Amino acid sequence: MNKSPQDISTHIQQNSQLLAQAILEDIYGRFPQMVSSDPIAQQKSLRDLGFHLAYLAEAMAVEDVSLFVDYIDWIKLLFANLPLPEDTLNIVLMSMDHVLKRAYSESYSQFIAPYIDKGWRVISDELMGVQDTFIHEKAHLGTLAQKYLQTLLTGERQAGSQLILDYVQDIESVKDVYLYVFQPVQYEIGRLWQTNKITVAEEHYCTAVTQLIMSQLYSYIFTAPRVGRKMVATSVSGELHEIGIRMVTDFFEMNGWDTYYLGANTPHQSIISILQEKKADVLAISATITFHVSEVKKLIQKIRSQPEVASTKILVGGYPFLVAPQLWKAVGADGYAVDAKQATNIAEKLI
Ligand code: B12
Repeated sequence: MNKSPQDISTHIQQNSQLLAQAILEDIYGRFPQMVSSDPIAQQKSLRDLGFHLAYLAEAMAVEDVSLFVDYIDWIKLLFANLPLPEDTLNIVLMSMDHVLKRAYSESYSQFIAPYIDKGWRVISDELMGVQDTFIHEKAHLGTLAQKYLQTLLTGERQAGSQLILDYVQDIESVKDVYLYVFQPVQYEIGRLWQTNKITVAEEHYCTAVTQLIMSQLYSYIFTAPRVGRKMVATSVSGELHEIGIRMVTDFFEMNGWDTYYLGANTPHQSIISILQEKKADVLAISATITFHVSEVKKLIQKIRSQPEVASTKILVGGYPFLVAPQLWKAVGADGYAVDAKQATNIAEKLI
């Protein structure tokens, strides 16, 4: 019946709710310590099981086990810092395994087991799931990053802004602040949220302050002489993370390109329309959440099928592309970059 990992991946995605329900019943049936009669807790468990299945399905769709390994490692750290019964992750993976084995008996060992087996290895590996910090005082601008993070965590927006404005003097210093202050500080904020040290509200506050200060730097960003190149930048449909792609866009702008930044969660057809209208040399697509990678692939396929825009050079980037450095090829892009600086270098080579 199911002939390829992609078939099974699609099937898992389409039946995610039913599978999540079956996994929850399996957990409750076999592990009484996990049973909760609170309907809100049950809903949260179902939502989380849906996430686990989505990450598994996405890794299978692009046949890259490292995406699932990274997810299990991430969830291991997340769960370790939550008040959950001991062994929760083991139990969840055991029940996922059980239900998927039953549902996909014929193809299970060939296509699903390799992923689940890697998941087990991550769970038993003491070294994984441990993350230190993204802020290193000895790194370039490490002290500024440290001080800036403190202003965010203590709610001193004005002081944070002043720190950055005092440092910035020209385009090169803006680039440095982006890469060596804002980026590691955003990663650190993510780590603090993941390890339950700050709340979602605090994360939102920190992110909003960084976005505000990025806007305050625009008098520097729009000063570079024009080079006659155009780029369109967007986060893929469904994706709400936008600071990374905004930084990428600003680096292009600072290198003299005319840029059209569409923000987060842009529908495919609007992206194609703007590519036609602007006759862009490059399209930069960002995805942060791994289960949006298929959307990136679909968008690229759609662009390639429209003669007017088919030859636009396409760059991809964001979290899953950092985890799996070959993933850009699987989605049909022309290139990928680890950060905003490398993005401009690669684009200049591609055109
Ligand atoms: C802020 C934030 C949010 C905000 C985003 C707001 C906004 N306006 O952008 C909000 C609250 C919406 C959010 C939501 C979620 N988030 Co969030 N978020 C973050 C956080 C803390 C910072 C993101 C950021 O600004 N990074 C800084 C930028 C500069 O880095 P970057 O994106 O990597 O970009 C650089 C490179 O990757 C590259 N690049 C990026 N795009 C592109 C594109 C191209 C073409 C190229 C060439 C290069 C390139 O260049 C960039 C600049 O150098 C991260 C932590 C982290 N590690 O990133 C978590 C994080 C990404 N979020 C996470 C999660 C889980 C979620 C949610 C699922 C939470 C939930 N349960 O609802 C949702 C998903 C929402 C969705 N549908 O998209 C996890 C993802 C974990 C995983 N394994 O997948 C992270 C890693 C947090 C963590 N440590 O646990 N989040």
